[in-house]
Amino acid sequence: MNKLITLLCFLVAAVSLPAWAQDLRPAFLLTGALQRDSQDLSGQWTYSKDLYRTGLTDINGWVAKSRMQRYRDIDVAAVEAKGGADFFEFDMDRGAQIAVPGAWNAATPELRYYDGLVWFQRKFSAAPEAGKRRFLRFEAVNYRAYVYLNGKEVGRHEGGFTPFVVEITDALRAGENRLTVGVDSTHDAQSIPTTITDWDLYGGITRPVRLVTTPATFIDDATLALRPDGRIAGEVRLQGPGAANQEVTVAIGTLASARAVTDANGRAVFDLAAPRGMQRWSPEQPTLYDVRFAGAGDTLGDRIGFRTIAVKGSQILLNGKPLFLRGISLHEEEFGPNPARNMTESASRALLHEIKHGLGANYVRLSHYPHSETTVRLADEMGLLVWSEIPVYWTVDWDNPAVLRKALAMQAETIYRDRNRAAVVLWSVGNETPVSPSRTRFHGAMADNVRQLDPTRLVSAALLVERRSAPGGDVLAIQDPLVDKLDVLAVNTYAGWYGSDSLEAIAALRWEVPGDRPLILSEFGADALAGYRSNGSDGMKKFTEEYQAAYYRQTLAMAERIPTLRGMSPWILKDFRSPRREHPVFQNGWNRKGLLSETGVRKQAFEVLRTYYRAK
Ligand code: GCB
Repeated sequence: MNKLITLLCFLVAAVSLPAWAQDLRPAFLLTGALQRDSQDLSGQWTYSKDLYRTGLTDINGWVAKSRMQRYRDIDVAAVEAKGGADFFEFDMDRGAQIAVPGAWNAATPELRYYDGLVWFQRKFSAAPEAGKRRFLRFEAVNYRAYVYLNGKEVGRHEGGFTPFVVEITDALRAGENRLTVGVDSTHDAQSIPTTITDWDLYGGITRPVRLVTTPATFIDDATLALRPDGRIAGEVRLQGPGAANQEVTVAIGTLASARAVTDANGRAVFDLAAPRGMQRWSPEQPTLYDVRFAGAGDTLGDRIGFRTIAVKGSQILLNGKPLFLRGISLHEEEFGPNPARNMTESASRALLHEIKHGLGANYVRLSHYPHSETTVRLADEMGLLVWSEIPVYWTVDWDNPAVLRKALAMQAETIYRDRNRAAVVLWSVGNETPVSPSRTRFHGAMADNVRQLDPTRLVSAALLVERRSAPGGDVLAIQDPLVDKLDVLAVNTYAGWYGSDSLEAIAALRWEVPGDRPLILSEFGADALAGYRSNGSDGMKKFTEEYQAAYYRQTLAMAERIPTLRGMSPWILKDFRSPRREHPVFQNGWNRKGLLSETGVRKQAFEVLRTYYRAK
């Protein structure tokens, strides 16, 4: 049956995706770059604000004046020392310093709400070697990046949460190199997301940048997964002059190995029986195997877990067994009063530890965009199932083919990056997007794209619910044609926080959902300011810890009455920055729906959810 579903998905994908969707693979992926010979370019860079973008273009879109071009390969101080007609309106060498990676908004008060272009520079030394290739791999730059090396443009990228690679083999010089990156955080009606979200701007080079060295022909991408039919399948892609007709091998620890030969495009596929004795990955036992790919003189290692995920009727099956997703939603924001979205391993571990061991959860919704590779790898290692999504959120220019292309490309970049992570079980194609024919077509193309790129995982979306009055109490229903494209239905529901429902009314709400499809509550939540308490006689006041805790009790009671409920990811683990939230007493720029304060103090509702999960 599973095989049949997969095959049908392939057929659907083949007919309904535009032809150009076949070309979404970036020129280079360098998946597994973290395991490669590389130089980490993290550290202090210099920066220069450029609110009017004069370093990129002059008035009327003409090329920028040379005195404004921050990316020039020039020693401004030395030229100035000579005197003469030339002058400059920047000097990247003498600019203020800023830590990379990290969002600029946390770096200095002047950048707190800065939304625009900022230039970054750092120098590094390198020694080009014959027969070796060099790449810069950016794990994330929010939102647009313009990359220059030694004064020459070497690449551009749009999309704030996915990695991109530029080859610099020919632009690199022996000795000192000058790397300049223009980062434009501005969003618009055609960006993904658009200008309106409920999280911080977080502009900058937010994840690490690495200078990666490879042989002339190298393994650009290698993947391996357990298929629903119990076999292990995967592929290797070689890049370079010697990519065709090469023998490539894969070894899963000492358990199994296989060989294949690349085609004219450098691609080879593996298909092998799952070795006897191979442990299945699960949250309880997150076994990872050392997997080694080799070919054309290059090798690439990864740590991969093997598991199946499928839907049968209203059940979600992990390794063939019914599963309840005891989860929580998470934004990419570290604990502390001034987060910079710098997900070091310890920052990420601290958050996931509270989820896994504090709440006793087995699942996390990484909302609303692809989180760092560090986090997804940790989820693999710690045993937390993951919902992954790209920020097709609220408002999107649904009728614009260029925007759809961006969404599909962003999705492809995410899937290529994370498809070796057993933890990831759900790809979501949207969050709370109002139903319309063009929006449903847009999400439908995204779902088809996912199935084509990765038939081993489930597709979902966080949908809006419709509410109607009926005798015996209000009814919540999913009335969204997108459900036909999804494996798992998911809804966000805030009755009892937004709107006029009393807390007592929540538990009485009735759900009308298909009886043969699994449902997840992808969000529910209420704000509470940690430490703001009810005095007992003031009734239930919003923003108190008591209100939030009672809201959780009522919503969980409501959830218990949905027979097809297979999981939940309440909103949200930790209070997070959001410029939408400006109540001067309770919010001050923070969304307070966390079960933890921004510094990690547990609110009463944390215990309510923890107790519920213990009993599940
Ligand atoms: C939602 C959104 C989420 C918001 C949340 C809220 O439905 O999906 O991004 O932060 O509600 O707090 O209102």
